[in-house]
Parts: sequence; structure tokens; C-alpha cells
Amino acid sequence: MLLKNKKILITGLANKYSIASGIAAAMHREGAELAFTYQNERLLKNLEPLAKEYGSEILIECDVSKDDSIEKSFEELRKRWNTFDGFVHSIGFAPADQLTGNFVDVTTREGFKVAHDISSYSFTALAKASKPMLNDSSALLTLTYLGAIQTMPNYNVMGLAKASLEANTRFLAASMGADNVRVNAISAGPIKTLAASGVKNFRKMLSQHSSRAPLGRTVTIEEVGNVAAFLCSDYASGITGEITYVDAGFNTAAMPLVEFSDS
Ligand code: NAD
Ligand code: 0WE
Repeated sequence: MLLKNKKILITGLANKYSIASGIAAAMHREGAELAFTYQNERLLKNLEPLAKEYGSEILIECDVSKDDSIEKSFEELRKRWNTFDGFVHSIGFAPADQLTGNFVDVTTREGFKVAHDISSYSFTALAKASKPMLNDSSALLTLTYLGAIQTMPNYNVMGLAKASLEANTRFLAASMGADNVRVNAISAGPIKTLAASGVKNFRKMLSQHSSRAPLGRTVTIEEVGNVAAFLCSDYASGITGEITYVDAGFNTAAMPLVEFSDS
């Protein structure tokens, strides 16, 4: 039981395919008490039965694009938990028109602003709102992607927003280390979730991933969940400001072995 006596807030659970769902399952299995936030009423319907499965009755609306929504959600959380031990930030968004086509042609000031606001600033905002309620040995966790450090077609301004999120992880770690709060990120390989479902050629990307990754496959939300549980547990007490790759090794291989399978 990695997370016995830990209270952890989970954001970004839209449905059972969400990475946040794999994280919640692992954390519940490891003994954590969980609370959840949801973006809007429409997503509450999906969340209710899943939260029940994970033993939680704490469901709070939080739209991270609005300061007053964040403020209200933490007032609501305070009524249930006086203090807690960390949160998982599993939120990312850019307007759909930003994620298709040539980067320099499609990127707009508004698209850039929204992507950075929702996908990076919100991590700082949630850390700021949590700070007064965080116990000693708390852990914050976010989800990033390889597009932060390497280019690829269509990921476009989300890559810039993830680069910002990774720097955010390091600056929050430096900022909150004195309170013994750790801050880390998992860089996950591509997974077919709601956020990925609108993406052009996503299936081709998954098969590309499998053929280049050392493990010869993609990763699951359960595998991301297990690493998330570890990073938020006291077994990871010496790890902060770190980006941990859960991608079947994809980022470590410049050239796929399969092309030279005769050698
Ligand atoms: P998902 O669609 O299941 O989750 C995205 C979540 O973001 C949703 O729950 C949505 O409600 C939430 N969200 C968006 N705008 C919001 C707002 N204004 N306020 C509150 N919540 C908001 O998809 P996912 O793939 O599980 O994404 C979770 C995280 O993992 C994202 O940060 C994503 O960038 C990252 N990630 C995904 C992959 C992948 O291939 N699926 C890979 C690496 C990293
Ligand atoms: O971070 C992500 C998902 C990001 C995302 C996806 C959408 C689709 C729907 C952010 N905003 C939106 N907005 C929408 O309107 N991933 C890592 C998954 C992903 O998304 C891609 C990818 C991969 C991988 C987009 C283009 C290319 C590759």
C-alpha cells in the first residue's frame, strides 16, 4: 500500500479512457483517499460512476480557465478535507485549429494564449490554491509529452505549452521544496484518449510508436498510473523537479531496430 493515509485530488478525469482514470485506479489500489474535479456539468455524468468505483464521493467542479472557479473549488474541497497530500494535474487543451497544419501558418496569438493558459499556467494556479492546505511530504504531478522537446507534425503550439509545463514543474519544485512538497511530471507515450480522438492520423502515430519503441508497443493508462502512484508516494521522497518517461523507451531510440533486423 504505497499511498496509505494519503489524500490526493485528481483533475482531468473525463472518462474511463482518461490517463487520470488509470492514475485514480492505481492510487485507489494503493490505499489513497481520492477527490476529483471536473471541468463542467457535462463531464460530471461520466465521472460519477468512476469516482464511486474509486471509493470517492468528493466531486467538485473546476474550470481552470477561470480564477473564480479555481477559488470556489478549493473552498468546496476545504469543507471535506482540512489538509491533503497532493494533486494530479491531467489537463491539456489547445483550440482544435491549432493542432492541424503547418506550425507557422496555423498558430495564432489567441491559440497560443489558450494553450499556455489551460495546459501550463493552470498547474501553477492549482499549486498556489493548494499551498495553504498541503501536508508535509506532499507531491504534485502533471502529464507532459515528448512534443515539449522534439518536433512532430500537428502537435504545434501544444509542444510549446508542454515545454512551459516542464519548466513550470522545475520552478514549482524549487519554489515548494522548502515546504517538503515535491513536484514532478510524467511524459507519457501516445495513448488513445478523448484528447487524442480528434487528432488526425493518431492510429498511424500509435503504430509508428510501436515500431520505434524498444519495447515494441505503446503504453497503457495502467502503466502510467503505477508510476504516478510511485511518484506521489514516500518511496519517491528523493525525486523532485523531474520528468519521468513512461513511453516504452521511445524517446531513447533514434532509429528503430526493425529496419536492421538482419544484423
Ligand atoms: P482526456 O481528454 O481524457 O483528459 C483531458 C482533460 O483535460 C479532460 O478531463 C478535460 O476535461 C480537461 N480539461 C480541458 N480543459 C479544461 C479546463 N478548462 N478546466 C478543467 N479541465 C479541463 O485526455 P488525456 O490524454 O487523458 O489527457 C490528460 C493529460 O495527459 C493532458 O495534459 C495531455 O496533454 C497529457 N498527455 C496525453 C497523452 C496522450 O497521448 N493521450 C500523452 C502524453 C500526455
Ligand atoms: O497532449 C495531447 C493532447 C492535446 C490536445 C488534444 C486536443 C484535441 C481536441 C490538446 N487540445 C486539444 N483540443 C481539441 O480540440 N497528446 C499528447 C495527445 C496528442 O495530441 C496530438 C498528438 C498527440 C500524441 C495532436 C497532434 C499530434 C500528436
